[in-house]
Amino acid sequence: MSGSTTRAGFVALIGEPNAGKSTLLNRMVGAKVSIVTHKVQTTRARIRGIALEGAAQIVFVDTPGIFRPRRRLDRSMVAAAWGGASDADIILLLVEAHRGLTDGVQSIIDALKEQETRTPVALIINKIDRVKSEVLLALSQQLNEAFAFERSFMISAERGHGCDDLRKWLAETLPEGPWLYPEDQIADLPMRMIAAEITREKLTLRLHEEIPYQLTVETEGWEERKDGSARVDQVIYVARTGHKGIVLGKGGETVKAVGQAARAELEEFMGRRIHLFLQVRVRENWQNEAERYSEMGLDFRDGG
Ligand SMILES: Nc1nc2c(ncn2[C@@H]2O[C@H](COP(=O)(O)OP(=O)(O)OP(=O)(O)O)[C@@H](O)[C@H]2O)c(=O)[nH]1
Ligand SMILES: [Mg+2]
Repeated sequence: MSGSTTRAGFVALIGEPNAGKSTLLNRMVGAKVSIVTHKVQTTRARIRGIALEGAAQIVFVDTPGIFRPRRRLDRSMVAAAWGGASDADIILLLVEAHRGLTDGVQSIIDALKEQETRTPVALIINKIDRVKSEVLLALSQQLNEAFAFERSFMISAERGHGCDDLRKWLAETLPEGPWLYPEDQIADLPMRMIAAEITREKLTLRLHEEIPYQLTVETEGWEERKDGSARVDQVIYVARTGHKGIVLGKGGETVKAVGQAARAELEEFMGRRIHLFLQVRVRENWQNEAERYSEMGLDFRDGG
């Protein structure tokens, strides 16, 4: 990009659980870097995905949804979300078009008003494919009365509507400066963590009620093989003996299906063969173990 000034910076995606933050990050990066499910509280830590737009390098920071925390893990997740916002050059607040200005959105707005950093915040009304266009204008007005947003965008992260305009605006608005990552890098999290997240996504999609919220996945071993493939060993920590049987399924069929789906996605992501081995371990107190948090990229102290 000779002759043009480079720009670079961090753009934090915040919002209620399920707002579509991870979907938007993946859309912007053009690859699946952050896991997505239809359930709330899917993302647990900050995940950076990198996009290029002209002479700008935009580092998107996906964060856990902001909600009223109950458990130690919840508190660490919400702290990670606000930490992502406070480090950013621009904050994007995602609001679901069909839900509008909920109590949860209002409390995020209240907290944004308290921000000492005065980071610019843009409003992103997402999932516009779910509503009639008439309601959008009124919603945008209502939200802009509630907070002084720098800009408002109406998008569908899933279908891509409005996403090019948003990317262009971010590229123009980020501060001038050298790029922060090599040109070809799309994510900033270790491969072992991406691999664990892929498995957790498949578990979350297949298991019901509280079980996805009471488990965590860690990559324990990663062994490169001479033939170019890799052997990946992961542990699924569950909080109760009863959960182990459910994760395994009858004759081990659930964990087998999860392993197959995760391996297929990991192979596609890495572009090579993977041998994935899953083990289920009961660890009643994993939500109070510092090591589990550091493996997830969360700060244990925040949960205290
Ligand atoms: N209809 C529609 N659905 C969407 C859109 N964007 C995201 N979704 C869906 O909304 C659900 C939640 O998406 P995520 O990207 O996981 O949401 P999130 O904000 O990252 O959620 P947490 O990580 O739990 O905080 C998924 O089922 C997505 O497919 C959209 O533009 N339109
Ligand atoms: Mg998410």
